Amino acid sequence: MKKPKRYLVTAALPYANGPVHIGHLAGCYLPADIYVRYLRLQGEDVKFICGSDEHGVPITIKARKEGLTPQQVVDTYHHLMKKAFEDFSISFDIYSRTSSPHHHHTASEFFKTLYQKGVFTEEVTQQYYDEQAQQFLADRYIIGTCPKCGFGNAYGDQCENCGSSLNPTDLIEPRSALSGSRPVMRTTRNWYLPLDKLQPAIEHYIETIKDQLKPNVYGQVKAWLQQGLAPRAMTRDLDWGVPVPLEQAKGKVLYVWFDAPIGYISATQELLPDQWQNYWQDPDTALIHFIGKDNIVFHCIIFPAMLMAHGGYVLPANVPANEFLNLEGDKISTSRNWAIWLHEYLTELPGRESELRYVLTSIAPETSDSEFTWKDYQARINNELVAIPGNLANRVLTLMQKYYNGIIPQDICEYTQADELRSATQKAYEEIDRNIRAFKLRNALQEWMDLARFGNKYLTESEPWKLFQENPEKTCEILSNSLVLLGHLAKLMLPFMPRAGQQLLHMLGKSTIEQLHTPISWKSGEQLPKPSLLFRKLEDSEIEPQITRLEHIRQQQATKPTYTLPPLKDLVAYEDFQKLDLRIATVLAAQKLPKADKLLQLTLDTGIDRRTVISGVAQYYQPEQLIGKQVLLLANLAPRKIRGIESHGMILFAEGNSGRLVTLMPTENVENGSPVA
Ligand code: B3M
Ligand code: ZN
Repeated sequence: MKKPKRYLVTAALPYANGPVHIGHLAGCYLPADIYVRYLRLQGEDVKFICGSDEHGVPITIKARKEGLTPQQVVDTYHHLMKKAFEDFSISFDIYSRTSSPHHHHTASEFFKTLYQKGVFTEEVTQQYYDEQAQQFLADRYIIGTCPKCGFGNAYGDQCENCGSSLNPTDLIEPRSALSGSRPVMRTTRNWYLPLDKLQPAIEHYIETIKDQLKPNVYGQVKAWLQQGLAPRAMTRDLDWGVPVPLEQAKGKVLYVWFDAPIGYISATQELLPDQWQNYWQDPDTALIHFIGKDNIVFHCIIFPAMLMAHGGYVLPANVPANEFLNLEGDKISTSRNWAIWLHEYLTELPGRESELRYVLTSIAPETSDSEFTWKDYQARINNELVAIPGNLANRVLTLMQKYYNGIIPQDICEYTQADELRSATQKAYEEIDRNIRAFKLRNALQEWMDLARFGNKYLTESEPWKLFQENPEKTCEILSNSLVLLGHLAKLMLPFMPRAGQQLLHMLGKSTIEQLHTPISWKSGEQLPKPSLLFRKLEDSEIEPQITRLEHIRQQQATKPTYTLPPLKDLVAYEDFQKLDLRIATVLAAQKLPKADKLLQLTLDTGIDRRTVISGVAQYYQPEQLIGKQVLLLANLAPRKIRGIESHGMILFAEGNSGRLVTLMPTENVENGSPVA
């Protein structure tokens, strides 16, 4: 790839319907930030764009559930997310939002251009319509029974019980989530992007960037193309979003995946009203989208197709998508609260922003899904950050205090460094550069850590503390070399851990640096500040509450039913309930019924009488397990003959997953015949 004149880097616009968690950070925002910070430190022209994605059906559903307007929902999360990104030093040049009038205008104009160029095809289709609510229903707004597993509350696009993806028309007994009424079919007209016709152009484009793409990204794109692209509706029958700018499209909005990527453009315009074209329309720009793997098709196929159809725009030069980060053995899930939320992390582990950035980069899901655990987090902080760079800085700066009261004894600059140190440093710069430019941030961070390891080894092997008496010059040389190395470590850690890097610079008596090649030097007589700790050891007691919180959630989930529960029955009047005579009775005898593998014949003491009850629990209880136990009896069920034996009443059981029966007994013995009410 020819070296571009400038870079425009975007990070996926997060949906403003929930807070951000560590999976978002590791998958998208952190790698993008490291990349951008590195380019800036190399003096490159780079802009970093992001903002909240504030349209789409999930936001309207959330609003409905909480009794708020969609605007209120996105206002809340927009501010929460913006703050979380700031707290973790994600250095966007702009963090905008798609509900802004400017974005609406830009997206609307973009649509109009495509419309006027005749790009769209119009299609009339049948869609579910809620007559009571008087609106068409998005797939998520249609609920019904899953044809695959029988789950009663499957959505029109997916069954959350069995995971099947569905069409609304697949649902048995569909009902509207808005009014509960049965939706009817109505015709509606929408505007489609003919991806089938655009496929050859997209294939050609993918060919030109395929060698740059990560294998996981190219693999997905190839699969989509092989399947053959289908036209996709760019307008939707919904009342939340950018209104479709056509007379004949009243009440419709742009598809959220049409307007959201245009959000990158509108945010750039907002940031650079006079220069945005340089970044979007000059072929010397490298446009790079950082995203998670679920967004690949939109950034590699649909958005480029939109840009091509519009004309005049550069196409993405790369889309470094990551896989997913799991948490303690399970997929991160917002709805199950199985996540570490950024806004909570810092209140619970204050001051540990750099540590999280370090750990998440070390385990980033660059090539496959990866896993965060609190124990591993602790080990990486204590055995890596504290033990290696932290220890090196502490040793060198303490020795400087001890021998020189922290006053630099002679002029020191990067060029005075010994050869062996200089070549290790040089190698680190080269490898870090190569890896970051190839989006291999884990490797780049590893190279940085290796340089710190090298520094520790150098100090340990050269033992300046043994030499100070006989050979003060040598001691001075070793410590000077070590200071220079610390300076390099500080500069090179700035993209990964900007705050800790800045802190190390301060500990070395330096303020901020603009660029990596700005040399760090010390004049004889300069005073170093009193040393402080670069990284603090993480105690068990600091992570225990986190581990406990997750265990708690896991326990709660375990007792939640994961199978289909029968729907609630119709209401009964209290008088009807009172007709049931429920009593506690004790099982006196129990035996299997011949030739009936499900039935037990039980003799009960009801306090009032002794009676026989036939019960269908033989699969779940041996007769002897029940003898002597108290049970719950429906005592006034009319007698029925079962296998020739008259059964007087019915013992009640809880019915667990797949029909498993479990006895209900009082937690303490009570008198036989005690009523249950
Ligand atoms: N909001 C999806 C997501 O957050 C979507 C990204 C838009 S990028 C233009 O995963
Ligand atoms: Zn299902």
